[in-house]
Parts: sequence; C-alpha cells; structure tokens
Amino acid sequence: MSTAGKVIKCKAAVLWELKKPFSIEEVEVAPPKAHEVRIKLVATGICRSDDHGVNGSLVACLPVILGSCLDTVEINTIKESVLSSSPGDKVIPLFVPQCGECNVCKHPEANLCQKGDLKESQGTLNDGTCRFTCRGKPIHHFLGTSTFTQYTVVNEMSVAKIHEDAPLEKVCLIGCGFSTGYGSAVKVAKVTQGSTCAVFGLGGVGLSVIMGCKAAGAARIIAVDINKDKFARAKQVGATECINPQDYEKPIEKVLKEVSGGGVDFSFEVIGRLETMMSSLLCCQEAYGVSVIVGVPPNAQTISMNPMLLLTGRTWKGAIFGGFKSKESVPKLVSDFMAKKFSLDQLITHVLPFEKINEGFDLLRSGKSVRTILTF
Ligand code: CND
Ligand code: ZN
Repeated sequence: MSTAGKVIKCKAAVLWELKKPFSIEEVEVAPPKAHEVRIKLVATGICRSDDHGVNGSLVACLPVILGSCLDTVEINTIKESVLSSSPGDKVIPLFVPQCGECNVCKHPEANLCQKGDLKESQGTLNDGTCRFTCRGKPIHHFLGTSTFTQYTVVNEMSVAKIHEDAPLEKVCLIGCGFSTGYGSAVKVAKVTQGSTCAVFGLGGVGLSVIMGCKAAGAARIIAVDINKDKFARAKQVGATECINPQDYEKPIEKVLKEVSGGGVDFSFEVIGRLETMMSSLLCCQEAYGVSVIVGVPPNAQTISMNPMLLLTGRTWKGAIFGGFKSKESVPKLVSDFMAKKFSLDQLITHVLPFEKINEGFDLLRSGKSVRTILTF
C-alpha cells in the first residue's frame, strides 16, 4: 500500500531533555515536501558526535531526534520532486549536504556546504520546519539527518544513492565515522608514502584515520590512547606501534618527538579535547609537520597558542567529514568497499536492535564499543 502523501506513524528515539536517556516513542512523520525524500531506516551507527548532541554541545534544539552520522536507509516515498533516487533505492543520508551551488560546493577542495545545519544548528529542515511530531509537539531534526527513527525525512541534497547490493549494516559507517577518519588522512593531511604518522584516539574515527594512513603508504603509524584495550584493534587496522600517555612521566608530545627522531610528519587529534589538540600539534615536525584536528570539542572552548609553533613551518588544519564532498564521494566510497579496497569489520563491535539505543550509548561512553550498529 502506498504511503505517498500520508503521515507515517512509527517508532523513534526522542531526546526530551539534555543528558537524559532516549525515550522510544510513537512519532508521526509527515510526508516529504518538494526536494525532500522520506526514507526507511535499515541500520544506523552511534557516533561520539551524537553524544555531543545528547550533552547539548553540538545542538540544543529540544525535543529532538538525534542520529547524525552513520546511517543507511531505503527510500520509501518520493513526492513532488524529480530526484536521482527512486523507491527501493539504497541511500545514505549526509550530515554535510552537497547542494552543488554554493561557493563551497563550487570550490574544488572544500566540502562544508553552506546549506548544512552544522554551524548554527536550527534543528529543522531547510525550509525552517520539522517533519516529526510526538504527543502533539513538533520534534526537531539533527544535522538534517535524524536517523534514530524508523522513518525520517531529509533534503535531496542530504542523501546519496549507493550500490544496490551494498550491505547496509556495514556501509552505514561510510555515512560518518569511516569517511571522516579515512578522508582526514588521504584527503585533508594528504599523508605521503614512507611517512610517520601519530593518531590520538582510537575510536571508530581514529581507527579509520589509521586505515587511511596505511592506504596512503605511511611507514610508521603510532597509535595513542589512554585505553590500552583499543591497541589490539589499532594494530589490526595498521598501527605499527601503540603508546599509552599514562605510561610516561613526560608529556606525550615529547615522547612522540623522541620516538620519531624530531617530530612526526602527520598528526591527527581524533578525541575532541583541547589538551590533546595541542599535544598533536606539538608532536609534529616543526618545519614541515601537518597536524589535523578531527575531534569535536565538547563545548565552545578556545585554545591559546604561541604563533612560533606555526611560524617555523607547521601546518594546522581541520575538516568535517574527512574533507569529502558528500554526495559525490559517498557512492564512490561504497563502490570501493564493494571492491574490497577496505574493510569495515574492525570498526563494528556491537549490533543491537534499535530499541536498545540507550545500551548502545552506554557502550560508547564506557569505551567498550568502537561502533555499535542499530538495526531496525
Ligand atoms: P570515541 O569516543 O569512540 O573514541 C575516542 C577515543 O579517545 C577513545 O578510545 C578514548 O579512550 C580516547 N581518549 C580519550 N581521552 C584521551 C586522552 N586524553 N588521550 C588519549 N586518548 C584519549 O570517539 P569517535 O571515534 O566516535 O569520535 C572521535 C572524535 O571525532 C569525537 O570528538 C567526535 O565528535 C569526532 C567526530 C568528528 C567528525 C568530523 O566530521 N570532523 C565526525 N564524526 C566524529
Ligand atoms: Zn553547497
């Protein structure tokens, strides 16, 4: 039976208050407006950025349905618009859209499309309204995606059609964690053959940075984490050595400078802490090192730094979504996955039914999981 033009009632994980558990509720999902699609979720991952959503540091529009990153879906209904996707297509929602028309989209290197909802989040779709209702109240969107729900509505520029045979419960990671990490190495830092890299933080994103460094031909990949349980997996994906800063008296940047003979070529902060951002900058070679910020700090915080650190020749940069232009890159990354150019298995530690979303967040916060996939 067609659902075109009709409201769909389904289950969603609603966050009514910051720092509280999600509540599984029946919500109403309005039909898509022009240039939007309504999609049926199959699998979605849980990312640290969603936890920033729970804490209110990434978005504070309540109530809200979170779910920014790691999602895969199937198109259910298309209304009133000519889209490149049709019912039955497999798609991945994009928390950074690609409108193709703004200055950023037209720039050959940049990817932070101006139509996105990341910088000053409104918690709505692009027309300023919401498609979700629960208990008579409008429910906000999150980064234009909102995937912790059986059905969601996204803008046409926030969704990419992918290979029809792609295994959704794996390639959902290409919607955020994998691409963010991998692209930070190959596209943002442009890691070179034979180089030495340091990666701070070995969650799903950090492990993906390691995979990118390895693919780019790095000779040494030094993995840094205070949780030694993360080391075995880091080695499996390509780390050549693992260091726990807590095993040393001296600051970690000094340790890294020593073991690398004066500083690493490329360093990555994939935790989201100001102290480790500074350590990551300091550990790279002063005349030619490149340091990339990938982690999102939990609040609007600032760093003060000595300009000499950059005057000597270091490069300090950062990127969202690994610098990939989302709509054109996600289908290619999925095809690369299908061609076995990389594996996602090491990133997935848990699979839970969607209703157990709170358990999934507990696993992330306790450091027990890398990525938990929620299935619908
Ligand atoms: P996750 O929490 O799984 O991993 C972080 C890792 O850092 C854990 O293994 C911790 O043990 C480790 N850690 C914590 N404190 C320290 C410390 N002081 N020193 C060394 N290691 C430490 O996070 P994730 O992999 O899901 O995400 C990592 C960051 O990336 C996080 O800030 C998230 O918000 C951000 C991110 C950015 C983007 C982007 O587009 N730039 C997209 N997704 C996520
Ligand atoms: Zn754009």
